[in-house]
Amino acid sequence: MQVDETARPSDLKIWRSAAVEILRKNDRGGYTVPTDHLYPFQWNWDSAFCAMGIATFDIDRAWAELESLYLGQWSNGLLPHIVFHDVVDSYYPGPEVWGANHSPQTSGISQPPVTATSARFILDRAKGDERSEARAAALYPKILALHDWWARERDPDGTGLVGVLHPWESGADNSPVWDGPLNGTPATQTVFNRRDVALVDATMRPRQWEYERYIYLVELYRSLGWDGPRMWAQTPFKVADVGLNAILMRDEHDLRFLATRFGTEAERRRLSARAAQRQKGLETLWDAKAGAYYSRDLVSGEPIPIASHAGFLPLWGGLDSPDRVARLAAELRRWLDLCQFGAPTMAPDSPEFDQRRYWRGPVWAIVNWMIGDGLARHGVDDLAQRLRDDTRRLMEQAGFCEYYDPLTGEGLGGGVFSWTAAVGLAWALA
Ligand code: 9WN
Repeated sequence: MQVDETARPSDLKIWRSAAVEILRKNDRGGYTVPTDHLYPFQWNWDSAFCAMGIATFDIDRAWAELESLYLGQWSNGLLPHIVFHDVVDSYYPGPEVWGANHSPQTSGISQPPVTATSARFILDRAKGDERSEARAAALYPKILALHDWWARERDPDGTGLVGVLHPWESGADNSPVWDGPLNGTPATQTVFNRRDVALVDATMRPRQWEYERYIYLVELYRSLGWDGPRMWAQTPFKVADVGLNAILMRDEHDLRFLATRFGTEAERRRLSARAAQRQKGLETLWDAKAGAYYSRDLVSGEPIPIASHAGFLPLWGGLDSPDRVARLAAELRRWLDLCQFGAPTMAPDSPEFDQRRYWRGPVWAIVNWMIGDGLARHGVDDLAQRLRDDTRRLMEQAGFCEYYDPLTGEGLGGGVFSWTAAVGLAWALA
């Protein structure tokens, strides 16, 4: 893919150095925080993306990122969404709210799995280096255990689709897609002190209404002792998120690649069977009339007919229908025609669109990378190029922010953000 000629190589070099600088600055000694103050611990999918960015300049440190993340893995395979390596009080909810029994301390839910994709990316850049082979081999069974956990605990009926039990588990915390399911979720009675709105403009963050339900769910699961089957049976919030399922499929695809190097025949067979089952599961989220992938509320059993960025992620994850690729590309083109910088997380003409509020409209670099990569894999090169160019323009105009306003390009949320810098190095500025 060509880089836009208006950017001189020297510009790219300067921006790449700035991105490396951010990843070094947010390094807390073997793990990377998403950004200072706002997120002072290690986050699951942030670290997987960071490791890919770091691999462009330091292979050893890239492996260390994944290894430190897996220090948080539970004996049942769960890879928690936060590992609290350090004691810092600028984040709520901290380890005492989660009440999980693990050392180092962790949260009790997961996040979109990207570590097999990340390990494959690092291995690829390591070009046969023996130490890297050994480190990938040591990680492989842990990643496999994580995927077995998703299958066992989050798809107990073997439908091929996994369910998330908390909006945080989807990684797209306050997406309008969760509004309906959260309506059926009680608010906590606990009075709590959010730290995020002291650090970032409240108009860019989830509302209090959502936080009260986020905390209710954490308290419910804590009271159930983080027992997977009980959580699955008793939760009021259970959603087959198309985004998470698509990312899981891509990670499992990359895990199958790792299995060809480090796994057993039985493991390869298990993963192949699972891939076929997941493909079937994903099919059930396609709405042929709307030409869109919708998540499903697993409590009511009904689809959630709200289109978000997540509906494009099957391009990254495992789409095998040229007709669907064409329909998704046409819809994405329509979204992009309505904004200055793509891809927004909601269609700019949808009633839920909010250009500054987190996952309800803003552009996220990791999302652009996943959709852009998916488009390129399916041969939709012009659109892939547009997303890559937009991502680079945003970085050059506003810096490596947490997210961006799709209508103005303004940088929003936390500044000097690790995974945004990583996406710059691994993709947008590469
Ligand atoms: C809760 C760290 C994380 C990302 C998520 C993003 C946001 C946390 C929060 O920040 O979520 O996990 O407190 O807002 O939504 O995707 O991993 O960058």
